[in-house]
Amino acid sequence: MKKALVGFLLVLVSLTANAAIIPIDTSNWLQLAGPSNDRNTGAWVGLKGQKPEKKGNSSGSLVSDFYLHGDFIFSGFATPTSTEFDDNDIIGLVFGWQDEQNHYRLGWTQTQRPGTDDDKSTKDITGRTGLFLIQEFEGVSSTLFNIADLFWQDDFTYAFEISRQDELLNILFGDISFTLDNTTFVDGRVGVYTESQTARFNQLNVIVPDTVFDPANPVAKISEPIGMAVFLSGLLLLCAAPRVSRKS
Ligand SMILES: [Ca+2]
Ligand SMILES: [Ca+2]
Ligand SMILES: [Ca+2]
Repeated sequence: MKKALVGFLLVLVSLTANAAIIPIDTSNWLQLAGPSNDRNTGAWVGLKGQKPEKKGNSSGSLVSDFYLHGDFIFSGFATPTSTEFDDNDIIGLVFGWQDEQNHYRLGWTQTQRPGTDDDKSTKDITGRTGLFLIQEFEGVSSTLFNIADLFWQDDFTYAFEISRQDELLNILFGDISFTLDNTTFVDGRVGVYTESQTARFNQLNVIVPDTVFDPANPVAKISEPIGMAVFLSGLLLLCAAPRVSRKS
């Protein structure tokens, strides 16, 4: 796993040799239906503080107001549980997002009592539970990756990082990292989602090489690379951050 992480970070260094950080303001992000259950329930709160949160049995996506073209790194932290509400359903990330019918979604469930039939978690429309990466293309779901018996735990915060480098997608969520070849959606928006679940997302960050996208003019290229200094501070933060840490 360590070797994989080092390789992963080297990929990121080459990806972001001339990196620019896209300014994030989640209060401008789009509040849409959940990518699998097509439900939009409960309100997103904490958007102005850049800590989007859903409470109770909430479903919905929160998708960036900017549209990425090509390589990117999307990172942050996800906390599935709240102290007020114990549940076991879906939290996740979306990327390559065109709309609810065309995107990638990386979802994760908890099963509270593994091996029993009661209190099963909500499933993705594919029937997947555990950790799953689904490609939705013209409304047809296909599973790109699944660990069916890996569940998130209560009172944990998980780091995530999703990146594209040419045809390669690199995914890191908690202790799991994997890479796959897929170019169905090279461009698109990024975001977060829940289905019948509380969740809080924190320190959302998007880095692109060479260009930064102005949210006011998403297709424009701005020739103002922020450079390695900013990127390296982000990389050090990534190295220093515990990959699975207990909520304080
Ligand atoms: Ca729980
Ligand atoms: Ca439940
Ligand atoms: Ca629920």
